[in-house]
Amino acid sequence: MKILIVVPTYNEVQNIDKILTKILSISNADILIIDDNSTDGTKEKIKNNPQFNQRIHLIERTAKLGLGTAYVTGFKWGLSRQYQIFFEMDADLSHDPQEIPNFIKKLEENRFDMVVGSRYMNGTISVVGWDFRRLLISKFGNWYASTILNLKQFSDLTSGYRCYKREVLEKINLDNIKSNGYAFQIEMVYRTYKKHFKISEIPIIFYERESGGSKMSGKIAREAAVMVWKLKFFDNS
Ligand SMILES: Nc1nc2c(ncn2[C@@H]2O[C@H](COP(=O)(O)OP(=O)(O)OP(=O)(O)O)[C@@H](O)[C@H]2O)c(=O)[nH]1
Ligand SMILES: [Mg+2]
Repeated sequence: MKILIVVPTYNEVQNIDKILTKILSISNADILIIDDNSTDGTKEKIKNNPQFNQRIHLIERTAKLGLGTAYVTGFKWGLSRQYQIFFEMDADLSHDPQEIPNFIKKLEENRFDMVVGSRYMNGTISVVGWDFRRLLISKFGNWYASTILNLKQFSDLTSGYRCYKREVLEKINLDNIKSNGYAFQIEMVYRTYKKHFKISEIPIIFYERESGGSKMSGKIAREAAVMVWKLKFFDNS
């Protein structure tokens, strides 16, 4: 069974070697990095990895075009090859590659089609390194989106650590994805659910990045706030 881990990068030179080494050692998955013209040497590190063009692949885009289009580009690349399972993972070590086998177990055990790594399962908060403000924004975002879209059964719609079976990405019209920042994560759960696929969550611990800068912005949060209404009222796909 071929697994593809899609990792978007924008200036992650301090993290990229570590995350690649961890993924390669814990699983037999291939890795596809979508780099948006990092200027800090991220691309060079990737190309210097002994597994470059073996288990590690790289798509270089010419500018910072956003997370959503990065993942769509990555998914299409994998769909045109024989991959069966697709992961989303951040490059900043917030998502522990050790969890990869747990996602796959969950997919296979109960024939789920999508598994989301949740920081908030059963009323708990499994986040290391956030201040109260950051936590509030995330919790509020989840409450807001799950209320408007009627997805209350899920505890973490914005988590970026998740996996899909190939069939999900084949069925969703990837060219119709509207959002680019955090909203992308919400939109993907919503579309998967709308297509009647089975979605489950597993608990993960989220570790705030120790190196490099955050790309989170007010613009991305505002996009998400508007996007959920667009999905609710204007989405017929
Ligand atoms: N290719 C690409 N990657 C991006 C873009 N924006 C963010 N990323 C990557 O997406 C992942 C998540 O971005 P982060 O900046 O960590 O966002 P975040 O996790 O919400 O914010 P922090 O909590 O501060 O880490 C990281 O691997 C980034 O390098 C983008 O526009 N293009
Ligand atoms: Mg991060």
